[in-house]
Amino acid sequence: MTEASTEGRALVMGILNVTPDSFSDGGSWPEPEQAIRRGHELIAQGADIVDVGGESSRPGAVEVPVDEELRRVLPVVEALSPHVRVSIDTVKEPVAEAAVGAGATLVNDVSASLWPVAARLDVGWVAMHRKGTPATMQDDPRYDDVVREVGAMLAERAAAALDAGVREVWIDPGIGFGKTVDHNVELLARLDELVATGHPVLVGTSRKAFLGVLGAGADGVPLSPADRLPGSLATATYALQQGAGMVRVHDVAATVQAALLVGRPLAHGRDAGTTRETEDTW
Ligand code: HH2
Repeated sequence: MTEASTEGRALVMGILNVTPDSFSDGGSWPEPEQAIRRGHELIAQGADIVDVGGESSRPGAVEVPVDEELRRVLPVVEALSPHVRVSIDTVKEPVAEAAVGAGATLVNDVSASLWPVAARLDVGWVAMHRKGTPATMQDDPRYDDVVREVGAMLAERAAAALDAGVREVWIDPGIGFGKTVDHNVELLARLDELVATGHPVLVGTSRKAFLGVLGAGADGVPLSPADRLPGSLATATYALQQGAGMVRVHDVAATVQAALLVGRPLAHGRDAGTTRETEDTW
C-alpha cells in the first residue's frame, strides 16, 4: 500500500503546466527555464510532488505532437527531479517513458491506460477517470450512478495495474472530465466510497469551472479561475477530510496549510493542537 502522507499530513501535488493553453496557468511559464523557476517556487511552498504537463487536457484542448510535448517537459523534469519527486502528466507512452528516463517517478495518466508502461519502468501510476476525450467529454455526459461507475472503472484499472506489477497505484475520480457540476459535487460528497476501495485517492478540484459556477455571486456570473482559491481550498480540505491521500493544486502554500490542519490537529484531536503556545494573542 502506498504511503500517502508526509509528516502527518496528506500529500500536496503542485501543478506545473508548460503549455500555452492550460485553463488556469497556461502561458504563465511556457518555456522550460520559466517553468523550472516556477517549479522551485512550488518546492519552496511545500509541494511533495511537482506534476509536470506539456499538453492541456481541458475540454476542447488541441492534441500536442510527441516531439513538442517532449521539448516542453523533459528539461523541466530533468532540472526538478533532483530536488523533488516529479510526476509526468501525460497520456502518451513515449512521453511517459522519456520523462521517467529524465527522473520522473510517477505517471499521472488522465486516460487510465498507461499501467503497462508504469509496470515496465517500475514507477508509480495515477489512474484518473474520464468519460470521452477532451474534444467531446463535456457534451452532455450521463451516468446512472456516477460514483458507482467511476469507482468500478477505477477499481478495475487499479487491479490490472497491480496484477501487472505496478507497486504504487493511485485512483482519481477526474473532477471535470466528462462530468457536470452535479456529477462533480456527487463525486466529492461520496468520496468515502472511493476511499473504501482501499486504493489511495488523489483529487484535483483546483480552480476548476464547477467552483466558478457554485461560487458565483448574486449576478450569477461564474468566477474566473483566478478567483477560485476559496472553493479550491474548501474542496481540497473536504477531500482530505474524507480520506484522500493527495490533492493536486495550483495554490500549493495555501493547500499545505490546510492539509497540516486536517492531518494533525483536527484529525488527532486536542493532543495534537494544544501543547504549543502562540506568541501573539490573535
Ligand atoms: N486535472 C487536470 C490535469 N491533470 N490529473 C489528475 N490526476 N487529476 C486531475 O484532476 C487533473 C489531472 C486539469 O487541470 P490543469 O492541469 O490545471 O489544466 P490543463 O489540463 O488545462 O492543463
